[in-house]
Amino acid sequence: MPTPSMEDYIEQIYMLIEEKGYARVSDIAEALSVHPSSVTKMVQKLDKDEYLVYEKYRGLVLTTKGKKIGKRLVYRHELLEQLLRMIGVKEENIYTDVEGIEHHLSWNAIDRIGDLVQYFEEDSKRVEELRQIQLKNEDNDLSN
Ligand SMILES: [Mn+2]
Repeated sequence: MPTPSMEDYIEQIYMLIEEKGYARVSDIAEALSVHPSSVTKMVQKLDKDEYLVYEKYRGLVLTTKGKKIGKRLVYRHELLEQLLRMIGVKEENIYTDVEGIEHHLSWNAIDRIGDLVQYFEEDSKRVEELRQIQLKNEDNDLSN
């Protein structure tokens, strides 16, 4: 199992390859706000653990195993953003909150959160009902 930090790298590499067709060390460093030397170190570890193949002058390619986990990690991030947006979390908090929780949930919990998001998406009345509860609770919100 990849560590939380490995997960962040695999997730970013997967997204970069999806968007641009390739992932350079400099792009990964920028996306994760880390020094390029940290990226090189992690990429070597990910290569050793067979998540990707890294050749210094030719760039890096995800293995089948790396692609499979990368796809899941991106899905997990997007699902959690969807959940927080749906339950009315302020836009300014969403990204940081997801980054904070995503590594700490079981895949079982992710699957069930998927059901919950689907439950609300299938009928807009459900979201409306939740909003009504939120209006009633507003005065007691801890963020106030
Ligand atoms: Mn993430």
